[in-house]
Amino acid sequence: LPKYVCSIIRATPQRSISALGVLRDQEWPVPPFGTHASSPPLARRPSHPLGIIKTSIYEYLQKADPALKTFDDLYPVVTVKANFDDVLVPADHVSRNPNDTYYVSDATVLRCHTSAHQLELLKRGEPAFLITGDVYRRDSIDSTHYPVFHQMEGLRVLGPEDWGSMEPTQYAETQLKQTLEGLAQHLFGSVEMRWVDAYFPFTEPSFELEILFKGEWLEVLGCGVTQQSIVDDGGFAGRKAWAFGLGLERLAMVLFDIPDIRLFWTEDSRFLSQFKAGSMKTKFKPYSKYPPCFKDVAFWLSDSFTENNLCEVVRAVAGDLVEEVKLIDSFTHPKTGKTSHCYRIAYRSMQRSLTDEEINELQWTVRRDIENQLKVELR
Ligand code: FA5
Ligand code: MG
Repeated sequence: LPKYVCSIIRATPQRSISALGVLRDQEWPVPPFGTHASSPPLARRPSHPLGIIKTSIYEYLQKADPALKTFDDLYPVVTVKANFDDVLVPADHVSRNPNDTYYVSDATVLRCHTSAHQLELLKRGEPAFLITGDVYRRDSIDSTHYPVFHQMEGLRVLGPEDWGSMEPTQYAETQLKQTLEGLAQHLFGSVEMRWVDAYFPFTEPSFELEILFKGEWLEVLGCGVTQQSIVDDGGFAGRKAWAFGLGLERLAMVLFDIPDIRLFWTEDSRFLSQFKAGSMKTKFKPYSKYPPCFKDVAFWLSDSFTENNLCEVVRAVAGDLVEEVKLIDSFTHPKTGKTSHCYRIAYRSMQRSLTDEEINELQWTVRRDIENQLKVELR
């Protein structure tokens, strides 16, 4: 595991994970970098943008449906079974690959979605709930991708008393879409939105909701009618359910004009002081940025090379100082058939100017680690 993920796990007390794994505040794992261990998790800080948006969504959804119960403190290390099998993710699905999901052991992972808790809550007899938590994915590095982000999961069991004479799946789909369209309007006012057919192993039919933002369609959530076997397994045979999972950073970036996902992790008061608990009207005013520094690295690929692994190596060395890793050139040698990639790494600190010496030192370490860990041939 990369260094910073090890630090998350080390900071997580070694205690047996109970069925639900409810943690107390001070036992929460620290995020990879940028904030300190003692602070409460971001989505539970009332005046943090993630906390503000979470509270607003809870208020809206619970007003419409008081039966919805909230769970904000479920343990982020879950079993492979809970993260994948319980929600019917096929054995050969890409998301199970260690290139995409952080394995803590053979049998446990850092959850890659809050859907990992669906079945355990159903089995506890919970028919209507909202879960908010940090989720972890190995991913590329840029202004909208970070290896940890926050999701909110919603699940609602329905019975014959709800669907009456309607066809149950049709009823569930209609109620789900109405609920989420209402939520999008609550958050964004009269925004243009559209439903896109999607696939999730745990819902059928499945949809994604996109909103028109700065002229482009932005996917904000996935949802659908829960697979019947999950509802049945959960102890609600004869009933139906719908579920959704949305990304809190994505919503907050749109709503508050936050340009870079890494800002959510900063302790800089020039960021934090701009937000107030309960205020959804804030527009973030960027403070002056320090200059970036670009370094290129080129190498011949190995068979096992993946971009996620490259980003992982770079981030393990440079942490939050990496702003972006971008492919700028690729070619295949006509004779040898070997492929070469050139990546441009942007280094930048949110807090200070970086010196040439420290960047050069980082870049040398990055080059060394790329060569040693990715088995590629530097050029
Ligand atoms: C899921 O994770 C499903 N578990 C959602 C779901 C739940 C579907 C219940 C059906 C029923 P997906 O990987 O698309 O799906 O992520 C859901 C949302 O999380 C996305 O719409 C997006 O808003 C957010 N998200 C996904 N990846 C990232 C990322 N790398 N950075 C920030 N937000 C992300
Ligand atoms: Mg998606």
